[in-house]
Amino acid sequence: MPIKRRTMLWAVPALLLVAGGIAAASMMQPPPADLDLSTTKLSDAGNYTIAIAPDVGKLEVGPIHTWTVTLTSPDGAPVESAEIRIDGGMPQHGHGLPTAPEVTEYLGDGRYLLEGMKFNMSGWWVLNVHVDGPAADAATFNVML
Ligand SMILES: [Cu+2]
Repeated sequence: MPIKRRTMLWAVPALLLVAGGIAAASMMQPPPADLDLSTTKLSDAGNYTIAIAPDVGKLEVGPIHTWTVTLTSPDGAPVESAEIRIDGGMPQHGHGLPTAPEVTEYLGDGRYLLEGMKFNMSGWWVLNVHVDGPAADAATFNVML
């Protein structure tokens, strides 16, 4: 049955191509139209106002850079000695950040230096800012690149 066997050999790469095409198409989907891109938010439990700002003029795919995270009480008083962690990723791609950014320094006035930020793709990213103390809380930010 040489003809049938040959047909089957072609079917495998063809199916892989179709599957790859479907995966690629889902990764190309536009982000939600109503994405909240605000960079200052009240934390989920209302303990803090959290603001994030990249220390670069324009976000670009590739370079490692720093951000400043500013933590205040809801009435605007700077929060010092907070424990802050960052994670995130691309919701439409199912992957996290390509680096493990860390808050490395308290800059005063509720501002914290976040080092090691990097985006390796353009598109919709989420950044989760976790405050482990003095009161545990968190906020999620959307970033478009
Ligand atoms: Cu991605």
